[in-house]
Amino acid sequence: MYKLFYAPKSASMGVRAILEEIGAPYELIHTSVEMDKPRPREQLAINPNGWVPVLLWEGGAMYECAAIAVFLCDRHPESRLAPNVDDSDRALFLQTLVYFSNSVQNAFQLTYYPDRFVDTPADEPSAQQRGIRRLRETWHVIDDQIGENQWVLGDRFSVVDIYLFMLTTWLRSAKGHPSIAEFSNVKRIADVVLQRPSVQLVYETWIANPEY
Ligand SMILES: N[C@@H](CCC(=O)N[C@@H](CS)C(=O)NCC(=O)O)C(=O)O
Repeated sequence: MYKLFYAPKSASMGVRAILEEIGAPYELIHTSVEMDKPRPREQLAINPNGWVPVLLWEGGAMYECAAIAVFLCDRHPESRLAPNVDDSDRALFLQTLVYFSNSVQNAFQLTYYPDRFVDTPADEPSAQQRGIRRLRETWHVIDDQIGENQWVLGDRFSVVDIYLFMLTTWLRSAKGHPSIAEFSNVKRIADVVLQRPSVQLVYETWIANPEY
């Protein structure tokens, strides 16, 4: 039984979708990503940064969404959500997940949390503007990487496609983000991932109102 510290709109939704894909039993522990809301002590003990996702299982706990994705795939190889260590697609699998985590997510952070990147509130709009441009740059890199492939890794569905979908749900016109329509290869994959039962379940609220 897994336990997942969970908050709507956050990266914990992607981990939940992966757990659904695997069919592993899990329990959600509701927490918040709002700055003015306290985090449970158990969450902070594992992740002092105070962010989600945080995953617990019998014998361990961890944070960092991309690392959790790799960990779950390796722990449940029967789910066939990732290439094995000796598979030729393994490098692209790892590369793309880490790029999502440290480049695309970083660009989102500039727009969602500009205060973490500048010293004075007056500089926050500049950080946000740079974040918006960086979002466009990083999504174009992914869009070009995908090209005409059916999935991010080519002709095999993987957890990277779920991760990609999760990141696309963070694009908000109200924040000045580029539209997913600018990245037609990304959109093609996200549209198909959206139809998966795991995603329909976890993203029900977002599907009803993508700008919620
Ligand atoms: N690098 C981390 C980033 C996680 C992250 O930024 N989580 C956001 C929600 S998507 C969060 O918890 N924000 C609240 C906060 O930073 O206090 C990961 O990929 O797991």
